[in-house]
Amino acid sequence: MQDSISADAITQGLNTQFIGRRVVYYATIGSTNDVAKQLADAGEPEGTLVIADEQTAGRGRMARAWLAPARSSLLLSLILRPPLAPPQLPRATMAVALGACDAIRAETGLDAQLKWPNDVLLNDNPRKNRGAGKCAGILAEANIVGDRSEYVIVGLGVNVNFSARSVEGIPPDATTISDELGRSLPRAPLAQAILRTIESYYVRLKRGENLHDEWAARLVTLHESVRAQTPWGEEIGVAENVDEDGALLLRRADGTLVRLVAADVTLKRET
Ligand code: BT5
Repeated sequence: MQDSISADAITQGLNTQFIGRRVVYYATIGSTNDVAKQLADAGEPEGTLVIADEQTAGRGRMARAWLAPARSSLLLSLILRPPLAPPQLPRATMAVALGACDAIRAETGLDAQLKWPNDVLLNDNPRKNRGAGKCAGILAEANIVGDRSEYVIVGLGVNVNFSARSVEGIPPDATTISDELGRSLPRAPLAQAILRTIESYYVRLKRGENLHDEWAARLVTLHESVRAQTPWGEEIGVAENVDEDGALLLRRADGTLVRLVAADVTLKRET
């Protein structure tokens, strides 16, 4: 299915307070995160959504590429201005990860879970030797001035209607909603569900609630042996816990604990 997305299709009947009330749509753009950043710098309010049918320079973390065939996916960025100090900004990303995970679950009936830091996996079942399938990823980029954050752009890419195997450069552990469902899904209603669910979590965060426990409860890699690529080399250990600000606490074989922050780390299950 190559359905169409438009600003109207997203805003009609959305009924949110501020998330996605204003939508900036592109048929093709470099990266929605870059546009959102420019808008935020120009004073655009919290909640504005930038969404594209195709990205020519879609990014993951650490300058990795995010690939998606035209009109196959959700490629969007939200401008958030959370009342959080810079070390706490991952809490805003938690709201987006929770919103995406729960909405994908509700809209598809698939077993969506999170993988630290912010991937959404579908039908993960290591015990059945079924590889974890990454169907969505999040890229959060903050503008920090002194000791406060001006805004954070949270970019979300969701693989919806294409076969992950058919796209060169997408790794074998990736999946899509249509791969798992066996049919395609209209994208605009899915986008609306994601935006509504993100808002319900984000509003709670703004009221001072902590989303940590709900977020941690959806993480598949907790308590498992993992291998982490860090800026100082590889760390191997057991993913013992995640702290209030989303950092992973890894127990090394020698008993020491190391704290890993999302921005710099890639994580793999030990096989
Ligand atoms: C992420 O990075 O998972 C964050 C992806 C964020 C993409 C959105 S789309 C809208 C917004 N605008 C942007 O420019 N970006 C955001 P990371 O954890 O670093 O994962 C990146 C890695 O995932 C790549 O190195 C590939 O190996 C793999 N990858 C690329 N495309 C993929 C896809 N469609 N599905 C699954 N994995 C993919």
